[in-house]
Amino acid sequence: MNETRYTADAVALDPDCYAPVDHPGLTVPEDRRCWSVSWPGYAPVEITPPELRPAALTRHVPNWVVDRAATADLVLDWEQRQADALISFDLDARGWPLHPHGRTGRTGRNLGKWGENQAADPIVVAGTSEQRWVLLITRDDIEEEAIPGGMADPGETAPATLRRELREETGVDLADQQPVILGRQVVDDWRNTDHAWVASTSALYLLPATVAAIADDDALDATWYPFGSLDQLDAAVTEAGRTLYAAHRPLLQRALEYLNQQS
Ligand code: RP5
Repeated sequence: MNETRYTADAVALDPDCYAPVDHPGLTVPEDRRCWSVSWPGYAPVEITPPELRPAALTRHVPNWVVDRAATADLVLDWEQRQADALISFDLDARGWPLHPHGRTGRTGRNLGKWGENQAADPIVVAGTSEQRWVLLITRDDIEEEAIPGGMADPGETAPATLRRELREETGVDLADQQPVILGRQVVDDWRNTDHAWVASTSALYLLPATVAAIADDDALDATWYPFGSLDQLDAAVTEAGRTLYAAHRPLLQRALEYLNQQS
């Protein structure tokens, strides 16, 4: 691997070394994914967008939204972040955080924070096992159908993020409802790299019937889809001329498994 591809200085000297932001990255064979497997020629694609490159970091955005550190080794509180992480992670010899699931084929960061970026994903389901619906939004960045989740604000608890994101993106206010926490997981987000990734708390809200939902904030649309199975959801999303956000499939599958156990 060409080590200079990892450094912010190299980026400043050679702006052309960036692949387009939506570059899918280097394909990582399953047997080379683990960090414990040596891969001397590994050359992940740099996907840091302009607003997160070193020059931009000195100019704007409050540091509670975005790490001002141009490189991950400059972050000072890794010990605390590791202790607070939803999913535990290690640092490499340079002091850079390593994606808990191994190599992604992408480096740099396309998320505000180095290391774990905490999110929450409220899965709102209405109806009964005979006729069940799930509330999804169309994300305004990738224009795919996704759970109406979002990043946690600093110091915000997962239940608070769940409620806030749902309200902001769909207008649905479930402040008086107790969700079932389904779990915590690394989300296979399109912005993930080897050194910055999304981990989320997913939770299930159960309603007797659908309620009015209006897209707002980061959502272009808010839609109730049939949710008897993932296949049924897929078919309905496709019929609507849309695509299901692949990273949310495991979260939705887990919700279905929970619902099927209950019925
Ligand atoms: C997904 O992106 C997470 O599961 C969550 O739904 C969302 C958080 O990012 P933003 O919507 O805040 O961009 O990966």
